[in-house]
Amino acid sequence: MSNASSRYSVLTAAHWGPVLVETDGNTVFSSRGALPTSHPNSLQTVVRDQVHSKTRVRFPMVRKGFLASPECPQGVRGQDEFVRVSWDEALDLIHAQHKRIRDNYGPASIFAGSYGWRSNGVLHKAATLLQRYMALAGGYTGHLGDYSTGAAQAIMPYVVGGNEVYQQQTSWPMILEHSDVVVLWSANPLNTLKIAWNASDEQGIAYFDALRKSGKRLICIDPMRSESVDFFGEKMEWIAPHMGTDVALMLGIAHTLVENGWHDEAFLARCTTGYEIFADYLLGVSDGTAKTAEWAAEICGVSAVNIRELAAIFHQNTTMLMAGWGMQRQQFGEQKHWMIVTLAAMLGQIGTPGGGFGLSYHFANGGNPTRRAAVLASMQGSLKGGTDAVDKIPVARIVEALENPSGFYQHNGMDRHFPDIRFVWWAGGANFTHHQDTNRLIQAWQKPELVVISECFWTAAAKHADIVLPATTSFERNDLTMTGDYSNQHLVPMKQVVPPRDEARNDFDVFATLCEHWEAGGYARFTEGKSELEWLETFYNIAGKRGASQQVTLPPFASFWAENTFIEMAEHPANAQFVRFADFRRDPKANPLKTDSGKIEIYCQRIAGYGYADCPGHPTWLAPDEWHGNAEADQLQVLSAHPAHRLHSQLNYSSLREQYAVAGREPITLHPRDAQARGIANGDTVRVWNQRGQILAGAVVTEGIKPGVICIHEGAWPDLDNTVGGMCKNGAVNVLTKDLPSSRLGNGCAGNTALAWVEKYTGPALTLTAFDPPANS
Ligand SMILES: Nc1nc2c(c(=O)[nH]1)N[C@H]1C(S)=C(S)[C@@H](COP(=O)(O)OP(=O)(O)OC[C@H]3O[C@@H](n4cnc5c(=O)[nH]c(N)nc54)[C@H](O)[C@@H]3O)O[C@H]1N2
Ligand SMILES: Nc1nc2c(c(=O)[nH]1)N[C@H]1C(S)=C(S)[C@@H](COP(=O)(O)OP(=O)(O)OC[C@H]3O[C@@H](n4cnc5c(=O)[nH]c(N)nc54)[C@H](O)[C@@H]3O)O[C@H]1N2
Ligand SMILES: [Mo]
Repeated sequence: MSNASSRYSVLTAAHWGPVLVETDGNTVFSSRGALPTSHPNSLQTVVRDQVHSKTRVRFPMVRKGFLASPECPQGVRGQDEFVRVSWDEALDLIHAQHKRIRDNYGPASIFAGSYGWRSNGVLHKAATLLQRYMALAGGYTGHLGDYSTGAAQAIMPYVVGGNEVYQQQTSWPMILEHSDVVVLWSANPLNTLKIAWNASDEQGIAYFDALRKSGKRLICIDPMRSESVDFFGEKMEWIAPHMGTDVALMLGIAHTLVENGWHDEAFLARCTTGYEIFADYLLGVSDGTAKTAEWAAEICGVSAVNIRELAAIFHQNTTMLMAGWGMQRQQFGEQKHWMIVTLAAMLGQIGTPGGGFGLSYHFANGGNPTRRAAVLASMQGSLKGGTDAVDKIPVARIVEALENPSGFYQHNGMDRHFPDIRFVWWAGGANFTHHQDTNRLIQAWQKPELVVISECFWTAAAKHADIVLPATTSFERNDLTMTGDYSNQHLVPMKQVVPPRDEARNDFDVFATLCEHWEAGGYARFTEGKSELEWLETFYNIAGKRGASQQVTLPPFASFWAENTFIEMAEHPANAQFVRFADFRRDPKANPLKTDSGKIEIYCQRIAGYGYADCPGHPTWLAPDEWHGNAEADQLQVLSAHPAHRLHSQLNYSSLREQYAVAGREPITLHPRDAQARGIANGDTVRVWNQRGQILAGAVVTEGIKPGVICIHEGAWPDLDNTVGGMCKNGAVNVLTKDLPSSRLGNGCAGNTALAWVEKYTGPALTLTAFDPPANS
């Protein structure tokens, strides 16, 4: 037992910001945010649960039917027992099967795309390290795009010349000074700013707080009254369209602008191309249907009066349209952000301080001004003399690839064929929670000859693997991180807090060891002869060089590392004045965008030339396969927003679950009208189902959601009960979602496109097993 006096705090950082972890060097006692804040972040408080969870993978484990005959495995993934093996046995087994598959089927048969949010840190990047090993071994199939913005990041380069979703925004000081109206369009910053891809700099919510106190007009357009609407309280007007209908709503607003002569013809002529073709569609010249406010109201469920009012407000004021990404994680998702740019272009405010559109205010604290910074370098997946990805598939098309080897598909103007995947290795991602239509995934998952999962926890993917390798958490190793994906506000040491639990190893060490199996000297090739701390020193020294050009000087690595404190970078007054597209607006000829025309493309010849019915040449209202407009009797639209107290599936096992679970399950939010019609009361266990699967969830009945829509947050771990028709006992929403691409342009994740039925659950009591490790483990 440790007494309080032997306890001390170690500074480290997670996606959810810098944290101080209280430990005695073996046990974690508590943790808290390390930055001063008035908006505490729940995710920072559960390091103890992470490190000491009963659901940790403790030893290397192999599926029994696989171990019996690895070249011709028996049994069914996900239903078989696991057997404990030594690390040496596990790595020998992986090496032999990897070599056999590579020799027989070539590098494209090995999928190491391994998408996922892993843990932050510039060295221990699970998927990158996997890819580095595969590069040494001769190549692999990787992935294109991501689940987050698959649709928007594909279309934005055609429209404005960059992806916009991962780029710095007009700075917050400009917004606070110049905007009159701020619109949160499909954005819930109060939840989503709790994390960043690096570590959060934690400034975004403070800026939204300043906005709350600013007296500006604030509007949120979202089928759900999100935490953000609650945060703004009476100061925020909430407008709830049907899910998936935002393009119609925006067209109605755009039509009203034209009706009143409010569209900015000078801006459209000077800074955009193709408006006339779009206008023919908007006004009904090309298809006989004028996209009036009344037309839009029918589709989106927001009244025509309201739509016209929005047009007037946007036109009369300096308006910033802050768009999130939930609405583009849908079938035809590309149209959403294309139409929002088009609307902003018609308003003529793009490139002004405080006006236009911004696609990343809700993510990684976009708009927090970029500092004068010494920015860390990080580990790369390529290595000298190695072979990088020999093929890449759109990340969210993995199940189709498994189902349809060598099958034809189209992607972003390219005609391609899927590889024949025989070996899948996932490290740092939770694909059984993140991918749509879990039951279809489970079927397809039986196809490869070998599935290896590197994990800290017994996720559903681990339970469906052949070989599971225990990984350290970021608290069991040394690393470094920046905060703020855009601001580079801090450089933070991530010092090891406790030794690795049980037999957990760093992914870095595992892949380095396997490289030695691959070739004599492979370990040294992978590591370049450097230890963990030597790599960190290298990345730090590169930061020092980068910083020098910005007049930033770092202390020597040794003294920095001994200090246990972060470095805050200096403010950059000019960056605090940054206005996105300002140069372009001032002189579009001298500062053209990186589009074909150099202007904002409202009609895009190149996209039109692809001839994709699911992504035409200008923003278009297209009715999705599953939505309000074609719902069968009693069907509801399924919204799978991002959770407040998790990062996707990360921390679902933690004590934070007690704050949100209802009836021991993932909550489902539904409107009183929909609840009463089904005899459902607050707190009831309900069954939610459709043709793809069924889940149990706990009812939260509230006026804070559009009637006809239910919300089940993404990321609950699948926990399928084979005795009751594959019922998911934990409430994993992707059991219900449809696995279809946003379009042939982006092939993005469309997890927000699904209909389902809901009823009060009256079946047998089912015990949750999501977080139980398999027997013998
Ligand atoms: N229906 C629906 N589905 C969605 C979404 C949605 O909105 N709706 N959102 C999508 C989006 S935007 C995203 S980004 C994805 C997120 O999908 P993921 O990024 O796959 O989700 P995470 O839960 O963050 O999974 C990270 C995994 O890495 C593991 N891990 C952490 N650190 C390490 C490490 O050091 N080594 C190893 N080996 N493993 C580690 C964690 O235990 C965890 O299981 O989900 C997508 N899915
Ligand atoms: N706490 C926490 N923060 C996170 C994450 C997390 O899991 N937890 N995930 C991180 C990641 S990887 C990403 S990609 C981002 C995701 O950021 P987003 O994609 O912006 O987050 P979502 O919650 O999916 O969607 C934002 C809002 O869009 C609304 N919405 C959904 N469909 C529609 C629609 O058809 N129309 C309109 N108008 N609104 C709609 C939802 O109700 C939700 O309130 O968040 C990041 N931040
Ligand atoms: Mo994401």
